[in-house]
Amino acid sequence: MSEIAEQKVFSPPEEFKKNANVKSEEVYEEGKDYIKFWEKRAEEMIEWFKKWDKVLEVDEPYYKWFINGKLNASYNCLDRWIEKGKGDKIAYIWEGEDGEVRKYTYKQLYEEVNKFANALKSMGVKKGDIVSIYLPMIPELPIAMLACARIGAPHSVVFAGFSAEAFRQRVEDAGSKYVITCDGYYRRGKVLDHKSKTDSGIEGLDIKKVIVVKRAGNEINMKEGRDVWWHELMKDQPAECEPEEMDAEDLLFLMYTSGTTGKPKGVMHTTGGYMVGVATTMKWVFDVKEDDVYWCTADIGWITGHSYIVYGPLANGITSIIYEGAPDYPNKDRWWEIIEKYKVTILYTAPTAIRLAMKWGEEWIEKHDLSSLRLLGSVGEPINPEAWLWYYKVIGKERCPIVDTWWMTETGMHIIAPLPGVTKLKPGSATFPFPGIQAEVRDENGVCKPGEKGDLVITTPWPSMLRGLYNAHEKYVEEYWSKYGFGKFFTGDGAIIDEDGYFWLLGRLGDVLNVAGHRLGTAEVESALVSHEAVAESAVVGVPDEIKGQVPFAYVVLKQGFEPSEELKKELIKHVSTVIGPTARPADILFVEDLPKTRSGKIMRRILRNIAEGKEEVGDVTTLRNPEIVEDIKKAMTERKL
Ligand code: 7RM
Repeated sequence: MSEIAEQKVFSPPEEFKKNANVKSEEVYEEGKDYIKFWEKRAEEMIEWFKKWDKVLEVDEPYYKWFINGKLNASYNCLDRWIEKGKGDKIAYIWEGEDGEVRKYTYKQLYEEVNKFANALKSMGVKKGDIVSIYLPMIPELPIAMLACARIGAPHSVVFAGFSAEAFRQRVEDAGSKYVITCDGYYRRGKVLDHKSKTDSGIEGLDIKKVIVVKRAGNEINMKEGRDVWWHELMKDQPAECEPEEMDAEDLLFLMYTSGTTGKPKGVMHTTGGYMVGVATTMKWVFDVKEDDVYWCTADIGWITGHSYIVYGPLANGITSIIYEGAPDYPNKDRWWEIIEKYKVTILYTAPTAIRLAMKWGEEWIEKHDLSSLRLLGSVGEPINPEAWLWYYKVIGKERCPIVDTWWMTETGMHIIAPLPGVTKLKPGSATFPFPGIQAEVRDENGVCKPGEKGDLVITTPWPSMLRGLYNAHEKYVEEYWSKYGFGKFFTGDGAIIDEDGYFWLLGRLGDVLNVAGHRLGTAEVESALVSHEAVAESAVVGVPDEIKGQVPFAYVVLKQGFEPSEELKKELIKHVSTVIGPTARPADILFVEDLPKTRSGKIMRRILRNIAEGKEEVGDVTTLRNPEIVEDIKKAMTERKL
């Protein structure tokens, strides 16, 4: 490793460059006129029923793209490939955890989507109704999403690993009357009962229909008059359903994400701009070609899966893998086995998975022929240079460029990412803003100098940007446009631009954690903790973790009448897992008498973060109302470690 570690810059291999979709830096020049640039992409990448009158309309802080353009996302993902004679090409290869394999050609996927679109209509779903989808990684998930898109019913997919309570919050906020779920699914060989979780999530809500996919065959309850089996509903549906003509600005989906408050925010993405943005970045950043076999290991329940398992790959007519299960089931080489078996050419995964594979050891990788790979991708959190170099060498065999893609739920598509046939890579840097996008690193005093740390701000609108937060206008303004004003999108991430103009992302600045690539608000974990009868108050901070990047660490103040104990600690950890989901489990809890607070009552998390990380210097305590508590907490922390 040493000789490549010393190498600072990695140029695209000649062979790669020669065949790349984008070969020249000129695209950055072209991107400077971003309106023209995106208009060109909209013409190239998407088929419209009717062309737009105007590319961009600004009503700050709201932006509309491709005004009066008409299209349908499912048409762009399916029909157009069939019309071009590609109906027999494989769209998805799905591998179940148990080894079951299902393959869908574009034609077959089209038929399933059309049938399910008709099924939704038969249940009474209309254009504009928001459908909540609570499904694991099974083919019915993209089918349901595309069927919703086909009839103009926005989807709101909730990650299946989320708890009943988290699901309820999201269904309620979206006002969904229709839910799509399943009986159960497999995780490390065990069947998880998903239907009971769904039922308790929607208890008491006004839900008209629940459509249930039979996946695991476990015993479940079907509520008379409300619950319907997917397979029964699909039986007699015609395999043709006219795609709804959608306006470019019609809502395509909601995606709930963590912000600075306990309540998740419904990020809104509309049809035209989103499709243009994801289709373009898919083609340019992943360099996809006709014969590629592409595999993104994310869950479709997150934005990465929406953009780069469903809409991006299908809008490019390529073949993708979907894998249902855990990377270490039945053995720690399951992923490498899948890559060898299907001759995967492009792998898109997260640093947390790379670090885990590093820990498991190279013997699992050496067993397999990974020579089909030609490009590697990374997303979800900063990739540390050691992990980058390991990924480059051990997985990519020094042949494959790595595209480290920085973006977020709100951006819909890659924002800072290399063009693999053009960009010289530096391990650990996501490199440059995508053509047609401008970004800067700044603070209250203005733009930072090279090497100075500041906030990452996006300074031009882009087509797949969020169109607001569902029913939360003020929150939208406050979260993204208040720190630096309209026109300067505040991402919440810290960054540095180096002397050569490379962007180095430093992760979330504030109150949002990133646990194994999953965004989690500290406030969400705190509100879960205080929902337990023993807890008076709590403060949650992120602490570094070798594998997951960050994990929550909780300080808890107990109510009168409750005593700290190992048992209570375990109970509280379990409680968080039940309320939010396993990713939110605190790695540890420290019981304290009080929390350090400012005079206005704000908890000083910076101090708590430093204490949790074991730092001697915890920072300025002079603004605290109760500075004495800091020493007490430090002491409790040291005693705990002994
Ligand atoms: C795509 C996604 C967004 C947050 C974002 C960052 C972090 C994502 C990278 C990254 C450094 C990357 N959406 N993040 N990608 N940090 N380098 N390549 O993850 O909404 O779930 O999370 O993830 O902090 O703000 S997300």
